Order: sequence, then structure tokens, then C-alpha cells
Amino acid sequence: MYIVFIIGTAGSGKSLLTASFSEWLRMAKQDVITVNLDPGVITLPYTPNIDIRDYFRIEDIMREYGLGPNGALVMAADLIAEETDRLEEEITGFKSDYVLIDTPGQMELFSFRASGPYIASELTNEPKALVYLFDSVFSSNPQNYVSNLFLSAAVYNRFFLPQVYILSKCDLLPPEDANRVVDWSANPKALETAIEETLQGTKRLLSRDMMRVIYRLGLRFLLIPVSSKTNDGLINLNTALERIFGSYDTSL
Ligand SMILES: Nc1nc2c(ncn2[C@@H]2O[C@H](COP(=O)(O)OP(=O)(O)OP(=O)(O)O)[C@@H](O)[C@H]2O)c(=O)[nH]1
Ligand SMILES: [Mg+2]
Repeated sequence: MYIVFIIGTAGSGKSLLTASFSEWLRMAKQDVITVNLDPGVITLPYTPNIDIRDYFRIEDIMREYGLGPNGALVMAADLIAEETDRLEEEITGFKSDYVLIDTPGQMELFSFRASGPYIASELTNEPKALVYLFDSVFSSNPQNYVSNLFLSAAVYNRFFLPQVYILSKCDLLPPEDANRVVDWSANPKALETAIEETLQGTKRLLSRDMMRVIYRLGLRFLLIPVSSKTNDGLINLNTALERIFGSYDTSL
């Protein structure tokens, strides 16, 4: 069983990717289940096999503890950790090959509080990976791209799981713009040139120093452009995950 956490900033396309990739895997004759870990979501573009909203609901937490919506979301993020054993039991009960886990809308609630990394390490001993989404519309200028690079490095630093990086919603960018962002991910020189050409003053210095720090940390990766609307790139996402899980198998 392979477990894949789908993580990204709010609205970056996590839930639709969970929907499109699970359908794609099913068409490829893979046995896959989906898990919704977002207690605050109202509608989902897929029907989860396991749903945290069956364990608790934001409205109940608000009522019970007298909290506003944000306080309740923070509390819910912490409560998820207490449900780890129950989640594990449900997940292992399905005996599926793939488990896609859609994480809460606000990334910081899952990634930067204790619960997300706790679940990621404690939920079964099965091999795990993380898919990090770079929202293509947001990431298509160098300053935002570098900020997202920093966030992805912070997520890596929290989870220490093998990460696959995708440029989500790539259908929303003209192909030449998508290719430019992919080129930044592969080639630090190209990113540095874009920073020099489009940013001035402190913004330029800060972005340049931030990107240099990231590359010095050895965090290098190639963004995979993916669209959950057209299914473009899902095959490449699958190949990247197979490569990660393949290396798990040989190391066992
Ligand atoms: N064109 C296009 N739109 C997309 C794609 N993926 C997601 N969207 C749209 O982007 C919006 C947010 O997508 P979601 O999948 O809900 O994103 P999310 O990261 O789960 O959002 P939260 O959980 O609310 O943070 C929705 O309107 C989706 O229809 C894509 O590949 N292409
Ligand atoms: Mg979502």
C-alpha cells in the first residue's frame, strides 16, 4: 500500500487533483481509495472513501467550544491527530494499493501545527510520499515562485517525506509561460535571470538570496505541469510516484 499526501496553499487544486488522479489511477486498473482530511470543506469534487467529517464537524466544534470559524479550524486540525488510530484502521481495512489523502484547505493548519507531521509519521508503516502543488497562476511571476519555493522547503522540513512537486492548473497558463516556470525549477540560472529582469531593489535582492539559500540546501526538483481539468501530466505524476515507491521496495 502506498500513501500519498496532497498538500498545497489554499485553493491550489488539492481536492480536484485528488478527484482526477484517483479516477486516472482507477482507469489504469489501480486499486485506489481517497481520504478527505479537510473538516471544513462543504462540497468535494469526489466521494471520499474515508471522510474526517464523519468523525467531527466544524459547526459542532464551534457550537460546543464557543469558537469562531477560524478557532474551530485550528482546533479541528489538532483533533485530527487524535483520530490517527481510527484512520489507520479504516485505511488498512480497504487493503488498496494506493491511498490519496486530500489535506485541509489552509496548508498552515496541517503542515505547521503538530498534527500533520504526526499523522504523516504515525499513520501505518506503509511507504509514503507527498505531492506539493505550486498553483500555476500564482507561481508564474518570479517573486511568487520564490515564495512558494520557500513554503515547499518549509513543508519538506516538517514532513521529511519524499516530495513530488507539481505545477497545478497548468491549463490556465499559455504553454510558453508554463514551460518558463518549469525551466526555473530545473535551472537556477534561468530563475536568477528572471528575478534580475522583473524585480527591482529590495525585492530583487531578497528573492535572489532566498532562491540561493534553497539551492544551497540541495533542494532541487523538476516541476511537473499537471491539469486536473484536462488530465495533462497525470501520467508524469504517476511515473514520479512510481519511482519513489520503487526505491522504497528495493530498500526493504
Ligand atoms: N482550470 C483549472 N482549474 C482548477 C484545476 N484544479 C483546480 N481548479 C479549480 O481551482 C479551484 C480550487 O480547487 P480545489 O481543488 O478546491 O483546491 P484546494 O486546494 O482543494 O482548495 P482548498 O481545499 O479550499 O484550499 C476550483 O475552482 C477548481 O475547479 C485545474 O487543473 N485547472
Ligand atoms: Mg480542498
